[in-house]
Amino acid sequence: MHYGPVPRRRPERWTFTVGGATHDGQEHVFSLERILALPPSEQLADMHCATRWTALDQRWSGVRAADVIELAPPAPDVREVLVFAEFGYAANVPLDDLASPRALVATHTGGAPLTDERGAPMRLVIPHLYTWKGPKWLRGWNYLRPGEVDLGFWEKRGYHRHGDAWRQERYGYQE
Ligand SMILES: Nc1nc2c(c(=O)[nH]1)N[C@H]1C(S)=C(S)[C@@H](COP(=O)(O)O)O[C@H]1N2
Ligand SMILES: [Mo]
Repeated sequence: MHYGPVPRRRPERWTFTVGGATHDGQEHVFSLERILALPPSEQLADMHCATRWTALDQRWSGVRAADVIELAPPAPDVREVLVFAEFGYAANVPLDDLASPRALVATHTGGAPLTDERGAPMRLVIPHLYTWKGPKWLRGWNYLRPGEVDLGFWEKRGYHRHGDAWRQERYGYQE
């Protein structure tokens, strides 16, 4: 379930870019190989779509978003990240949630590689947030400076910048 087309599979050209307020002020571009060389990690996650359904207990594997953060860390005052995908989809995520050991840059689900439809070659999975916070076809993220407002696809349409599913943080007016 997503907005827009499914990208063509071209893993050799897939790059992962970490930009915005990085610690060293530089934009960092990683190859798919560099990301996949990080230690493997797994999570069980329920899928909470804010508008439709919830699927329980999917198994995801990939690498920890925290390990990617370590490759290209944020400036000390960064609290929020704009995570983006192919074709302009993006979502706002608090840095603490992205850095949590549960946040996964997932390449597999149910033991099989992601299909194109499900987000190949990688998607973000943060189990306790609404699923719109998990871009499929993940291409990287930008660290946002305090006070900087750069909104994702659903956040522009009035959805919550944090989006904790257990707190039912669906809409921006709850912030
Ligand atoms: N790139 C991209 N990722 C996306 C979306 C999208 O429109 N584009 N939709 C999100 C929403 S709202 C949901 S519910 C899930 C759906 O994931 P699924 O297709 O694996 O069920 O993908 C999320 N990731
Ligand atoms: Mo959704």
